[in-house]
Amino acid sequence: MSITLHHHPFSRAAGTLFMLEEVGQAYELQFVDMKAGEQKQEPLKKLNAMGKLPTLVDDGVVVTESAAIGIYLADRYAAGRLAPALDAPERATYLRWSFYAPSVIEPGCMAHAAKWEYRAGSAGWGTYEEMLDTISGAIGDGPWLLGEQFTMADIIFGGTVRFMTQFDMLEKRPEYMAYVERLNARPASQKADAINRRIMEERGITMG
Ligand SMILES: N[C@@H](CCC(=O)N[C@@H](CS)C(=O)NCC(=O)O)C(=O)O
Repeated sequence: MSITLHHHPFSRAAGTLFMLEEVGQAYELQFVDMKAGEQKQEPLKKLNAMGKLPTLVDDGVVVTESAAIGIYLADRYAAGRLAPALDAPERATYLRWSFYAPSVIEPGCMAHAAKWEYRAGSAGWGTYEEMLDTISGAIGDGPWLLGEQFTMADIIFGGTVRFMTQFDMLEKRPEYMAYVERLNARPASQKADAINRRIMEERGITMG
């Protein structure tokens, strides 16, 4: 078994590292120099025609899209721990918020930040205000989306909330930030952050 994550510390692949650390399976990192545009060249482009990170290869099988990578890793390597069983009722809430992140939060934040004009009734991500309240409702009393059980959905959904608040594309409601703090406190998140920092230092990568 061999997992390779094509990675850059200033990309969504930084969140994939958090996923891998929670899963606990051995993996390797393949640095992609985004500043030099390597994501748009071979060999990455051959694996992912979008030329984007994260791109994960597991035993020769390619998985892209952060949410799909999370669901794949949890089902394959942490079933019953980071992913509810296929026939568990909790699977509904787990899948619901895992898909909500890329289907609603990502485009909803982008549309709001870029001031897109669109018909909310036709756009799958609806209105920004409804999205804000829906995120608050999903977090609820916490600590996690499934209550006491931490799952991969928290890294997918919470990681998106973290990413969007970090880049000021999403309002910093107190309940969002408390949830992000809980995520940041997890040992796997701290280990992933340390690896990302080490790579930045080794390669002299700075913001911007
Ligand atoms: N839908 C993808 C988005 C991936 C994405 O946009 N990644 C950015 C980095 S955060 C990227 O690779 N950008 C490089 C480019 O498009 O040139 C996912 O959720 O994984």
